[in-house]
Amino acid sequence: MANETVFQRYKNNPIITAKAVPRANSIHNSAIVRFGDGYAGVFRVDEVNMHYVLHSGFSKDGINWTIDPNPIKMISDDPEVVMTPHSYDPRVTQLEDKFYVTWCNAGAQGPCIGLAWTKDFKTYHQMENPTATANRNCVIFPRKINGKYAMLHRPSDRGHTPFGDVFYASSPDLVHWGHHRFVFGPRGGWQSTKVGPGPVPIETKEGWLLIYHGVWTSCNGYLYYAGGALLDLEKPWKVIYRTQDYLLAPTETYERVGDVPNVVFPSSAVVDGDKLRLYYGCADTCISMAEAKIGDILQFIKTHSFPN
Ligand code: BMA
Repeated sequence: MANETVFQRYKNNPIITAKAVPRANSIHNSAIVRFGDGYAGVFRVDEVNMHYVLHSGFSKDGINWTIDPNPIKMISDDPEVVMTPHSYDPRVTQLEDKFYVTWCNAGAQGPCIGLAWTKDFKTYHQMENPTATANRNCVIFPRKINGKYAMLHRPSDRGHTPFGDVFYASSPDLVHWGHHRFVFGPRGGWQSTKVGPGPVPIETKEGWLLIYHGVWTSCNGYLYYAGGALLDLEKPWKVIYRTQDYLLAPTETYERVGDVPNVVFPSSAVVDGDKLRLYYGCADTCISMAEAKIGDILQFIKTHSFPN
């Protein structure tokens, strides 16, 4: 097929469907990480009342999952910091012995980013929301950069469209965020409507490998794709390369048909030697996996980049 890239889809995709959770209408954009000698994850479940909630899950091999039948309930010392009935699109970053979950916390004042930590994927401690409202995508880097915690996020208003650009921010304590820097915004073709950071950036010798989503508006609505970028290691707001061609497009039936058709939404990645396992939501309905060699992804990004 002409639109095959470096990713090879798992032969038994989708790997997780709504059957995994009793009250699920669908299970999709989710965050999977290594945990102990297996895997754990925070999963987006759209329930049968169409409230979006987060569930924990565990797996020995990253393919066969047991998802907790009950949604996550966060603990917080501050009653003003609450998880909303619409909590979705989590990412999980390990920093030392803690796993930090970021997600879209869509409260009454609009979507902002929620943040919590867990050590065991059973008890979650909710922290201060790192952003104010109108922000729907956030992922924390897996190490401090220039002595500070760092994140990529997507404030959802850039003045002339309802969608925003990817920004960098850093923090001394994961509570107070500043040093805001523009990273990149929508650009031609499949990423012309909106973009957002996907899985936790992966450190390589050549820069941070970021996989992100891009959206194109056709006469029939939005289509969601995955692209890749290489960001400067010490100044990640500087884009070294960024794909002009997509890395993954909705082409399979389970990516094309579902609650929201034509969606691949990359939300987590696990490194296994020289390979990367990408987990992505499909058509807002189920979860799939695709694999590629990291060297091949970097080569693809370099050779399919926008000319600067
Ligand atoms: C975005 C988010 C994602 C979703 C996508 C396609 O705005 O809400 O959770 O996968 O739309 O519906």
